[in-house]
Amino acid sequence: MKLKRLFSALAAGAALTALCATAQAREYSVSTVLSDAFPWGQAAQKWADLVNERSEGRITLRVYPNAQLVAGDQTKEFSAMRSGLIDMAVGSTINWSPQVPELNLFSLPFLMKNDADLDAITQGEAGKLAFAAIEQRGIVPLAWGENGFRQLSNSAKPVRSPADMAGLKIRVVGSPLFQDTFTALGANPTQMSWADAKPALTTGAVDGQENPLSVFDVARVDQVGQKYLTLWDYMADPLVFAVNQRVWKSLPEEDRELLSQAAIDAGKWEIELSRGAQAQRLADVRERGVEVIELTDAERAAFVEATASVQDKWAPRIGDALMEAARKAVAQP
Ligand code: X2X
Repeated sequence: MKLKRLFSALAAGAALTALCATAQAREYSVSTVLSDAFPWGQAAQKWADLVNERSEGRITLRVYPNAQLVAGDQTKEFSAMRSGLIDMAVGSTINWSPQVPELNLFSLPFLMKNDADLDAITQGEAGKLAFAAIEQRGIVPLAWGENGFRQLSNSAKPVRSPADMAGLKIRVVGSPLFQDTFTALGANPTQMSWADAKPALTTGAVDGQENPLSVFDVARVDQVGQKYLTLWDYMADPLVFAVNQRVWKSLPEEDRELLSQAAIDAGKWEIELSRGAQAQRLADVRERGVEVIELTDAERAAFVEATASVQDKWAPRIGDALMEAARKAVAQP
């Protein structure tokens, strides 16, 4: 009898402990398009690890890769986060640009030449304006990460000029600006999600695609017949660490600070990691038999000229203040 009472007291105690633990511990979903095989997924996982460590297990961020929380449709990620279906995300400016038109800034062909230009934008006035635009749409942006400068691959031939692109079917992301860029270049762009891209490359439904070197390398895009890779650095998509506004408002100030600082640290860590791996990736890709095409200044200039109309068309949708801040940033010596 005595023993039975002891047992039920213990059971009640255990239940109480569990209840306290659940009342305190919180878990949030974090959406990404790419898994932790890629720098992008590693950025999100780093954020989760730092938050877990610094909150001593009180806050768990669970990363859901492959845009699985939006059934693979990466262009719905921002809306899903805004509606609360997703708590947080580490997302590409490309995928969020249908809802935040200002983010098309980063997709403007040949606006940024290199990492220094990209950093001058994200770390300066333009970056602040881009974050303000995200905030206006009901999402709290915390930090920048990086998918990277995007390069062009195809299965047909070395591409060195817009003329080489005539008629090539190129898979592009589901953002209308890309349709304009690749049409201006004389190619035949086809919008589809990343989930559909590899099958389309495999069957030859499309001839080419564009993605950062890290994605080309990790996803082994060369193994689906993409033999030619043109390094043209035509645009870069930064990643944004962000939180649904209601979730943000529900957090005590110290947890907001913790989440925000962890995102900043994870972003910096990932940008360094990603840039630091570029040279080795390029060597690996060449080793696997990919023909890498590097452009002369004159060759690059021909692409810039062919796509100038895209900047003219999209600048008004991006907005004068942001365009001006970005142009100033890239004009710095
Ligand atoms: O779909 C793509 O090309 C990817 C993975 O780079 C993005 O999500 C923007």
